[in-house]
Amino acid sequence: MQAMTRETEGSAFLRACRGEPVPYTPVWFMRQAGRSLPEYRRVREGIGMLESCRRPELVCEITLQPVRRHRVDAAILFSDIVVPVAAAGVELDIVPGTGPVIAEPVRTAADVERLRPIDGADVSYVDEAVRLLVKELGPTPLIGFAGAPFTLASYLVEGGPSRTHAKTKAFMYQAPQVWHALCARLAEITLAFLRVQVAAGVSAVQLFDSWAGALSERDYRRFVLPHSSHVLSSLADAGVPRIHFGVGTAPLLTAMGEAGADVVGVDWRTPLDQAAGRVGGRAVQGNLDPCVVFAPWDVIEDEVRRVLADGRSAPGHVFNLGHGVLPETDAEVLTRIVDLVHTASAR
Ligand code: 1CP
Repeated sequence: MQAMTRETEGSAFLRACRGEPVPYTPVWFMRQAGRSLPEYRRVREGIGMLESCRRPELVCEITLQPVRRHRVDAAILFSDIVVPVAAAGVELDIVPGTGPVIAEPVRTAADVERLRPIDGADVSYVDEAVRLLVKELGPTPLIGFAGAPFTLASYLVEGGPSRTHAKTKAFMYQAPQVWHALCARLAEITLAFLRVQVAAGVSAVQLFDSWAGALSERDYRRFVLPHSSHVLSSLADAGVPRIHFGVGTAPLLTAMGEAGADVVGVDWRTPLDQAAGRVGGRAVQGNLDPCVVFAPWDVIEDEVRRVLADGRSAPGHVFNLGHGVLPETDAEVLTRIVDLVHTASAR
């Protein structure tokens, strides 16, 4: 509700999320703040990832870096999907070069019982960072985010990153009731984390279900959709667009839209015109292959123009990569892509 009166309202990003006419296609990049930026590496020196997420002024600086450099149309809060889980008392670390590592993986009903809910006081540094950012960003919208129950559960059950998600799936099939109890708790943690961000002033939220593509549509609908749907539908009255994203989700796009998204994020494997047909009249976000940035400029240019053309099939298109910026990416190429998206899409 509060969002309706804010100066970000007329932004191309929010208009595209709502399927309204835009002067040009808005663009931002997943993982736009991070290791592709020398200024990021400089300010992070000697400070652990989780610790960085808990320092509001540092969060503010890191979030602003890609906005200053690339002139993207939206900022995304610098944080991580495991931040609220750590706030809920799970002992974990974000290990450089690996990702989240959980000290005692969640494998039993008793482990699930120990996952406690969070409230605003547990993540007060996030509230503070968002308030600082909203002031600094002016008309540029800030995207809040959280991990979806399946992707969070995968880290908790596996104990860290996994290629096959074998332990997670074994848990799901062996103890479906305990699985649902785990996802229900994670959904409440995620919802509380997103509500803190909305109350502090974010203009949109993205629910990352990065690893949902590991599931068949049937398993997604049985084991995951009800929980993601609880998170997204509970935010229906928040007055901000809800973006729902996963990787390798071609068979899941319809179901992910049904989970209650306003915008469905699409990876590079599915052309946006095909995706648009599957997401039930919703806006789409994506979907340049993150590796295309390593191609010669004329190839990049063709690919950007193709993504823009495919995106016109949807009622709204937010340009992005199909997944996060790779650390080896040349930041200058990203800036050129932003300029190209703006000029090539100008109406
Ligand atoms: O020291 C470092 O720089 C660590 C690298 C890093 C960074 C910069 C991690 C560890 N997380 C982050 C920030 C982060 N994480 C953001 C920042 C905002 C931005 O986009 O600019 C966001 C949105 C996330 C969300 C996140 N964390 C996701 C969902 C997005 C995605 O990429 O799919 C996931 C899956 C994670 C887990 C995670 N955290 C970090 C890593 C390396 C990983 C992935 C590990 C794996 O492969 O499973």
